[in-house]
Amino acid sequence: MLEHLSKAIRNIIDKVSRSRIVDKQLLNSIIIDLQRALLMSDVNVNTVLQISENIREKFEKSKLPEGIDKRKYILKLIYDELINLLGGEYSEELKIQTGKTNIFMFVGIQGSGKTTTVGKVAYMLKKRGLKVGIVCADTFRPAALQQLRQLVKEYNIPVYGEEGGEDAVKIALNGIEHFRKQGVDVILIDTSGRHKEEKGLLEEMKKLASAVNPTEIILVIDASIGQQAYSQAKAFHEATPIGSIIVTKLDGTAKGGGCLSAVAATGARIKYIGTGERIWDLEKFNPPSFVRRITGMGDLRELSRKLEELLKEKELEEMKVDTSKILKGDFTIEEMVKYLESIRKFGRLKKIVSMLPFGHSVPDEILEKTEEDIGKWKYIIQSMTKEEKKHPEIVKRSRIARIARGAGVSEEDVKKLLNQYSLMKKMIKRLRKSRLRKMGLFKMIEGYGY
Ligand SMILES: Nc1nc2c(ncn2[C@@H]2O[C@H](COP(=O)(O)OP(=O)(O)OP(=O)(O)O)[C@@H](O)[C@H]2O)c(=O)[nH]1
Ligand SMILES: [Mg+2]
Repeated sequence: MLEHLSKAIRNIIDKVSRSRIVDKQLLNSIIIDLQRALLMSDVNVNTVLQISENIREKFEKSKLPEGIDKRKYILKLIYDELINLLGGEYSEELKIQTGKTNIFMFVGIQGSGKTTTVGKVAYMLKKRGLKVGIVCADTFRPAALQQLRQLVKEYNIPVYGEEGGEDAVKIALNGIEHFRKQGVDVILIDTSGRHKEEKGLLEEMKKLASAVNPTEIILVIDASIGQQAYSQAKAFHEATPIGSIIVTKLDGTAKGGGCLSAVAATGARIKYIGTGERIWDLEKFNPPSFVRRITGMGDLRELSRKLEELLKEKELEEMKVDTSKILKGDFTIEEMVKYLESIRKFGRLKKIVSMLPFGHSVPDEILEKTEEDIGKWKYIIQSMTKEEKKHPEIVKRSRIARIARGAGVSEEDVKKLLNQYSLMKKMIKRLRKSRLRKMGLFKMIEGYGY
């Protein structure tokens, strides 16, 4: 499965690991290798460009602290992009709501594996104890109904169809009615893939979807479809919004990058993969294990997590503010901004406040500083003179206007920051005089480091 991509990515990993110098040149060559590998595996060119752009940007923007291995960082970026492309770290399954008739409509071109997949999904859900019914709304394929019945006959799963019927919409509605009466939990609708032309097929799917109003539309896509995967998935998605993807025949193809493109074209997640012709050959799709299979590196996920933790720790360290100064009320305006930014970023403030016996007396203005405010404040501070930063109270009106212009913010913003500073000083002083001090809670907050 996906042999080309696997091999190429393994070579890239090798190249990164063996390189002595990690610089722009290496990054460029890695990106070119990766692009080639993805394109060769039928990943759509826009997707490829997006991935490479993300990797380049993140690498160049990141100011890696000491102690972080750049080689590992590149591998992490590649891993993250592949996982991102597949919708995230975790598997997602079809959502079945209890106490409701869940209707899933399967679409896809001729031979993609719809009928087989309908059978597989029915079997899987039945095994979970759900009551399932299948509707055959394929009026094009000769003997479509027999094929379905044959597939599930041993498993006691009912199939509704109308021999010789021509109106797919009518059959679908009749089928739904039939199964609703029986109180099934899930109705799976198999649709046709054959049509004289693609436009006609898409039109029919549109009509069906609007008549049936399914809980979700599932696109069935053949892993070996190649470059057409992107345009095909996009066309279906435009006709009938795709909620999930099932990729079939992953057992038999060396390519399969097309499925990555289908995800990019629809924004939907791959939920299952077909890995054979038998009814139980359906697997839950798991992005990390898929990437592991492609890259051959089991520990990439672990590596990515560890690096993330390390980066966060370093960031925390860099942002650390001397809390004892803050708690003494002896802090500069710069230190205050840094402090508020750090507690905001690491979400400690609420926790600390909740420990205070009179938490509600902490002004909301302090608690609810938005990222936007803090972002502006940083610019404002940059526009202040050294003396002003030390003693913000000397900032006069005319200077407020100048500072605002220099920072590209409004005068109101500057005033807000200055007010915030004096408010926070007052508040800390009040707190120091209060019971809080006696209760030793100050120590506790200090212990938090924030
Ligand atoms: N190896 C393998 N074969 C599969 C898989 N899924 C489906 N097939 C085969 O692909 C062929 C086409 O499958 P169908 O389920 O009939 O496809 P369809 O989309 O319903 O086709 P139409 O109804 O003609 O549009 C059959 O021979 C299936 O056995 C899979 O995951 N692996
Ligand atoms: Mg079929």
